[in-house]
Amino acid sequence: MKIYLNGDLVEKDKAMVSVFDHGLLYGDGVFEGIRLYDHCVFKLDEHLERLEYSAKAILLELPLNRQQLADAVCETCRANNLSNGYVRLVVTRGVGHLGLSPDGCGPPSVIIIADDIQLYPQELYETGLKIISVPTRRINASALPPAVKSLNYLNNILAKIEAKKVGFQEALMLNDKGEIAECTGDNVFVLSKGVLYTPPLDAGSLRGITRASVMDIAQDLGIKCREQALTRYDLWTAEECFLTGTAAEVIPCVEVDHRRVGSGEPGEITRKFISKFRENVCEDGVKL
Ligand code: PXG
Repeated sequence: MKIYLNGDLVEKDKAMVSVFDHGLLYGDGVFEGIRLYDHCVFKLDEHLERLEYSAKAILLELPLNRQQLADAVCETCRANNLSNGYVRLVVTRGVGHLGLSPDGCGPPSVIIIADDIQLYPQELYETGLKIISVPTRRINASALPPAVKSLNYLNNILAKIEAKKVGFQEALMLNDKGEIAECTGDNVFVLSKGVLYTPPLDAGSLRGITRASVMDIAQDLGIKCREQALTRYDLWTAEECFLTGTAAEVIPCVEVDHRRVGSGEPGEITRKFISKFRENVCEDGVKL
């Protein structure tokens, strides 16, 4: 496997960064997780825009422009003969000194890994996920804007651990007002009386690329979609629920906090979103 590292394609076991890289020492950096479908990098431009915004928010100057990053992503996929898979694009503050200050750090390290993706078992798309709300809250926007896809995922990792410890695959994260924010790496949608709802970004959700695709599909299907503050009660009493994310795509959720969602089986509208999403993925990207 070839890894893109600061302009070079190097073998996996030679792809190393310094222990003084502030990405490692402090989680000081940003990243994107991108899908490759049938030689097509899905929504590459949208991912690169989000990376630019994340970098701008943490005052990290990207060493490559949008086109150069796009070329580097495609080159890495081609070098690995990948037609379907997962691309992890990481930019760190770079090598510096011990101490929080980014002064003296740099240049930023750019790392691109293109690999196979470990999908959720197909069975889960048919039976649905069971999720549980956990004590760890989504980070407060005044501490760190949740829209920044930074290398600091400890908060979400703790939530994931809490869910797993009690036998669930996924955690539902609330914000400090007790509203639904998102799951640990996925956005949340519910269907209630024929209207689709998802928490607004200021509730602590990431501006998910899959979330945006689902909103577009809703429009195509003539289903109203509203960004609205949601409580756990709204999920407990919804007719349908599903999660969206680059890794998960669109996955049904059939139980929230031990309450069955709807009939307890993936809903009819959810199934429509799953198949529409899969229809669209090969059309909406950059060809390798
Ligand atoms: N919320 C959070 C906190 C995320 O990290 C999403 C929502 C969904 O966003 P997208 O743009 O993917 O629809 C994410 C995305 C991984 C991995 O390796 C994580 C994500 C995406 C891909 C892979 O764990 N997070």
